[in-house]
Amino acid sequence: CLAAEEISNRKFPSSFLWGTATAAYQVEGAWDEDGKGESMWDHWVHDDPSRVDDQKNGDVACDSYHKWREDIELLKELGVKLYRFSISWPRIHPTGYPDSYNQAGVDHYLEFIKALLEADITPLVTLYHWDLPQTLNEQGGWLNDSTAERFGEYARVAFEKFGPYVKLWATINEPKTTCTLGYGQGQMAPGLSDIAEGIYQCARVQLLAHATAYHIYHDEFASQGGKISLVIDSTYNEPLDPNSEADIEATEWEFEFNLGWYANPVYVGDWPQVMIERIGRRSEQEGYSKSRLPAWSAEEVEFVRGTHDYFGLNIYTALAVQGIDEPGFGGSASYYNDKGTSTSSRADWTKSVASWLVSYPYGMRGLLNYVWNHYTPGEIYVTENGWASEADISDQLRVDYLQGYLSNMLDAILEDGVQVSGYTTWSLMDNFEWARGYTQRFGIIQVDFESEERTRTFRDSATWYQRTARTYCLVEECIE
Ligand code: GBH
Repeated sequence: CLAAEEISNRKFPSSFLWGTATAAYQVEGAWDEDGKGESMWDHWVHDDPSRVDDQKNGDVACDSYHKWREDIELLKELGVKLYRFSISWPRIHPTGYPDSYNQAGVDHYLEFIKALLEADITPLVTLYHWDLPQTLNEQGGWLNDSTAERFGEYARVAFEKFGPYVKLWATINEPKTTCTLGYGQGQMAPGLSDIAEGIYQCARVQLLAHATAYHIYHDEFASQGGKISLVIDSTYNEPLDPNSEADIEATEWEFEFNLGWYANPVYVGDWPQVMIERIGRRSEQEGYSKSRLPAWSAEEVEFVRGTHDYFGLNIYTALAVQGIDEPGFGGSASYYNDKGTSTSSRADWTKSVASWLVSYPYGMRGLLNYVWNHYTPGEIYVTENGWASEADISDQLRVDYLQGYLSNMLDAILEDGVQVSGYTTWSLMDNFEWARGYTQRFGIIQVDFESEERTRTFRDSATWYQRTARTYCLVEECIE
């Protein structure tokens, strides 16, 4: 637990944008209203409720599709200037194809976006936060190259309709999570377990989709003058034993196989060299005629390279990384064996109720510097960062987490010269936490999912965040 004395009274730059984040399927509900099509998450949770810990789903969630005016009031009360939310693709193209265009879905978001602007809140709009139209899923989803074209068609409609009001876009949220958990390990929709090949094909198609939308925006909507990028999540990694050569090398592999997997094609060009080498070598030993990592053509490398106007970074947690001995370079054909690392938590990193999420505040500074130095993005938005707790108004651990991570962000900004323009904490309010259902709470605002009204209540962390967004400072002493 960080004592307040350790956090200084330095201030964030006055241009810094304080915000919060959500995603359509996690908050909206109204899963089949006003012409919306079925998404692969609707399908996945309805088909077999046991896929979610509490057997619940996002049919109603926070009911934000109806309660959006109340959500905007909360944002105003928090005093934030930035709201990251996502558009549900099947509300715009219910079948995933443009001929299924749904005006009611467009009208809903238009009304919402205009109300945000009226409240002086900048929208940061994610086009895809995991709710693929089910029709496209049935045609192979993110394993099918044509999904990239469908995504482009949907993005074009979004730019056309919302672009006059929206100047900050994110194409795809965390492609790694979708590919790893949805196509590699079967824990998220669509539930495929193709850890050897599908996981890499998924990455390829999502990167093509991202680049397609980026080019459409800059070729056809340049006059709108906005920015568009990909949102990538990463852990902060450090060697388990800082004196071990093997652990130091493995730490770099851990970065490249997670963050670099998506950032390298976009910011540098092509897959990270270590992925090309390791997966190529292993595939050959396994008897594949070509690498399980699909090669890009020279044309594709150029198509994807440079498709960024900022870096969208989600950071939650940290890993201590160990090099694994690879006698004979063996093991089954799998992303995890390709990566060849072993990861764990240090004992002194505070644990949350989510098994994967620990607090290591320095990780924020470390990761911001890593991204800044490796990819020279010019500008970073931290598009997600947050803490998992029980349903409780008193959430001191979340306050400690936010304070520690933001203090390290301030170090990166003021001492290391990293340009961080804005921050949208995850999350504005408790919501449907995917396979964890409603068992883990990420909101600074609590939601009562038992009540018809889905009553929203400020947690201690919301009150803390409200003061921080007002004073641009992490300690109470800053208040004049
Ligand atoms: C974010 O991902 C998502 O963008 C957001 O929708 C979500 O609500 C939020 O996290 C909180 O979870 O279950 O052990 O297999 C953050 C990165 C990557 C963290 C996948 C959880 C699953 C670990 N996530 N990871 S495990």
